[in-house]
Amino acid sequence: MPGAGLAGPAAAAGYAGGKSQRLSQLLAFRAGVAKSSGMKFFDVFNGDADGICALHQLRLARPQESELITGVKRDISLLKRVQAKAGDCVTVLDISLDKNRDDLLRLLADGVAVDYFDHHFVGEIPDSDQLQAHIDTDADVCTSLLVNAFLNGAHLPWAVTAAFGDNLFDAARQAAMPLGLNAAQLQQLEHLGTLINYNGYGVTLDDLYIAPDALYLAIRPYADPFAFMAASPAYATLAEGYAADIAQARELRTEVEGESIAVILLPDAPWTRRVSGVFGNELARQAPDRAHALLTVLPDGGFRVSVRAPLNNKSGADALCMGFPTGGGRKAAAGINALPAEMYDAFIDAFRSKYEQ
Ligand SMILES: [Mn+2]
Repeated sequence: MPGAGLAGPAAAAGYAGGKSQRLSQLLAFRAGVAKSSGMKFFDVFNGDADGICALHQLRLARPQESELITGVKRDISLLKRVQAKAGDCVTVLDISLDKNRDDLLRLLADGVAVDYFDHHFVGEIPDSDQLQAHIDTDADVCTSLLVNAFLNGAHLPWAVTAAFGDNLFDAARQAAMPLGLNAAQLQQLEHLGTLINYNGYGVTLDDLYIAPDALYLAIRPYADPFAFMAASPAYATLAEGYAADIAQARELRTEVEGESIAVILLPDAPWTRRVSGVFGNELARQAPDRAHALLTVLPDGGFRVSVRAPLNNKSGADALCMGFPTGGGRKAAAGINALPAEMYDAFIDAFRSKYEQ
């Protein structure tokens, strides 16, 4: 019984009878107030599974028309695109506060209310009555799990989907316990999370099958992820594209392979730009004690580098990559946007010395 008990947003949100009616009256009232006062809402979210599923949970529970601001997964400078005025509301999901600090401070100074949910590096959280920050940088937490906690589990299947998408497989299975899903259903949510996450990679929107805002709009009508998978053409598009891309990736030759490290070179093409992140996650799960580096060969001979720390030792990827120009990231997953060709050997040496015992 896929999705049993998840029919309709109101039912899934756990509101019953008169309570549900009061809630919708309240929401209609608030929307009316918003309209008459010219108050605007902005939803700013990472274009990956975690960002999309976080927004979806929130808007299932609290429907609200809004301006959507998102991009490819790597495009995290999103707050700079928000032009809001005093009294407007901005919700920010799954992009580093630290990387958006200047624009957050600009919005707060302009009298904008900001709700912020995230698990990336944060630094100091600004002290403001207008900022509601729900931030936890624990390595086993993702933004959708934070939103799930905020909503008391109202749309848990989407949080589980997102945790799989962020490659937090243990956390996803743990969070899924109350749903009582069987192995096949859990596997379906894992695939859905992987597909939505896959769709967010790519260097520009042109690389993607579906622009992230369009994918969110395709998902929005479905309170139940199993119904989305059964009915949505968007799901079929992603499933086909992913199957073709990952099959090609699995044919790639491993350049350097050892007990504790592996290095894979990829050609620079739309399919590698789409699939390399999810392929890296797959390699990490298959060899949880090994660190992986995926190097895409750029037209100038340099490399775009993606590093996954071993799943059993989620550390050091950020420090390794930050040792090179244009490097950055998290402890578990980091990258270098443009490693100069002549630094290839230096990178391999640094990668070895970081992870080889
Ligand atoms: Mn995330």
